Amino acid sequence: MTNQEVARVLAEIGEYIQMDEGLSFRARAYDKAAEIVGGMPDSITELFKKGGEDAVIAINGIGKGIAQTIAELATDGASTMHEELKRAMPIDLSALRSVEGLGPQKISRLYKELGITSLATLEEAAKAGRIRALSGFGEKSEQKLLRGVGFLKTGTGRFPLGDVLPWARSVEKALAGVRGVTRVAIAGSARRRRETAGDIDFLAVAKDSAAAMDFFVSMPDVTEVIARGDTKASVRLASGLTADLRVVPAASYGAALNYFTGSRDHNIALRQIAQDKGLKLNEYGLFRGEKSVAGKTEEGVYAALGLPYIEPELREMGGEIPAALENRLPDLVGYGDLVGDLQVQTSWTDGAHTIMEMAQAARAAGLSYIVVTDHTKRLAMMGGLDERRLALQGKEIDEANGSLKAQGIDFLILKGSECDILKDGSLDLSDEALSALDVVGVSVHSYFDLPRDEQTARIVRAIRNPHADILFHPTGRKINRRPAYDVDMDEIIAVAKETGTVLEADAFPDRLDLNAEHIRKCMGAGVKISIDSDAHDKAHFSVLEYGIAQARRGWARRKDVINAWPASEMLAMLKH
Ligand code: DGT
Ligand code: CA
Ligand code: CA
Ligand code: ZN
Repeated sequence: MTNQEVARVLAEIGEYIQMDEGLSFRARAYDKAAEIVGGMPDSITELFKKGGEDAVIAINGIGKGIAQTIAELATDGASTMHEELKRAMPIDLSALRSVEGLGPQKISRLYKELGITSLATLEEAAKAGRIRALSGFGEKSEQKLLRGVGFLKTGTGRFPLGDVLPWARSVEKALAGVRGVTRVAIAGSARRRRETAGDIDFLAVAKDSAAAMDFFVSMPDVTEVIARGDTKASVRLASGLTADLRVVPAASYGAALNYFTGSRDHNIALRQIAQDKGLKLNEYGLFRGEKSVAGKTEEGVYAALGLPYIEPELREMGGEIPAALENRLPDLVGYGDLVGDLQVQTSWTDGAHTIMEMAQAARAAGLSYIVVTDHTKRLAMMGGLDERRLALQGKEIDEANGSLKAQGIDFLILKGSECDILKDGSLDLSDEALSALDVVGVSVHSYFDLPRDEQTARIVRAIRNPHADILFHPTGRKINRRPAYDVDMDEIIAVAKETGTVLEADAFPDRLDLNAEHIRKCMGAGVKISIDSDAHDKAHFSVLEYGIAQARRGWARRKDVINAWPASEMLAMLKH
């Protein structure tokens, strides 16, 4: 089993426990273990096979009971506890969990009191008005559940990039090790780093394509071989994701990579440029008559068409072709360009690790500063900070900085907040508390359903607050889970420009909020962005990559991204 699969089982056990016990210590322990295993670089089942249960217990945050579950998963591929819980409550937990507003305890009550086991039975009960009759639900939440189901049903069947790219990379690596394979690449929308992928496309050059095909169709997670030819195979995985592999000749590699990277419309535009030059472009190469003029490399193809190289993230027909022809493609922010992270949660609220642990993890990820931005008091369930605890946290940050300095470590922890925007657009902390912070992020976590005018006015009021430096996850959407709230982003961007407010591109793969389109609008308006991990765990700094990808898709340059700047410059540009 992969770490992701083990993590999913642990998380589900945690959720079943939550149904009975609420957010008990035991439920939290499973949840936390799932996070830990999901974020581990090495295989947990291998670790168990090599070092036994002791090696698993030795991991910080995993106790004896959970280690036994992991041992069972590693040896049998299933856990008795998990199987028993599923038998006792035969529901489609993962589907119900994905409905906005449904947590384990509500799911448990819906099952026990109304026999709801699936999205279909949930929808039926809501439409029949049976849910509002339960105490604590009411008509409003019934309508909300119905909307949640509706959103999932219209769902695109697309997979968040963060769920599929790590897998694609592991396949890419394994394929590269197959006998006779000389080149491998991920192509398609995943290479363009779209926020979701419909399927994953691999490309390879191989002396012996049969070996590559054999490998591909017999990967462990393949549940169905949809097609298998000499140079093309297509498989379905347990998750429902499909993947294609094409083996091409070395002389065509660049042309094929270009073709299978897409987008389709970008390809069509390139083909037109070729035609205008009396050339022919296809997946085999660029030809004048029968003679190949390019095709071995992508760079060669673009050059032969008289174009500078166009980065995959730009190949969406968003004006990249005219910009390339006129040599005004943006000098995009690079994957190694971030030096800070402006949204980081700690164990002061709902984060898993201490301030110092997060600082060390950020440093290991190549950053030189973070802003600690725990939630504020309105989010009482998460232990949101009030003015008093925020001041205490400030002391801990001072001490942590002192200790880093004493060790000669050049890393800075800044004081911040993810301050809640209240219903009327006022902020959840006093001006005095806010003015003591280095960076104030503000964000919406409630009243997602306000009418457009009201929602827009609320956020405008918040970012007009002279203390508010950054608007975090500005639209509130969660990919495949809930839509953005109804808000006039053009107005928000205009006010951000006027007030010098930064808009965040939250990099967490289920958020990616701002999306690429909004980022592009910010670029057009001259509004700066920050690309933040929204980390709740040491392992989460790796998600910055997804935010950078979206920023590149939104044509952002290094100078547009304030946490690509040294801390002193970043702080100097903020409002206060
Ligand atoms: P997806 O899978 O929906 O996330 O999006 P893509 O872009 O990965 O699309 P996919 O997997 O259907 O095809 C991969 C690439 O192959 C696509 O971006 C462009 C190229 N391609 C596929 N079919 C056609 C076609 O009919 N015409 C052209 N020009 N290109 C195509
Ligand atoms: Ca694809
Ligand atoms: Ca495909
Ligand atoms: Zn938030």
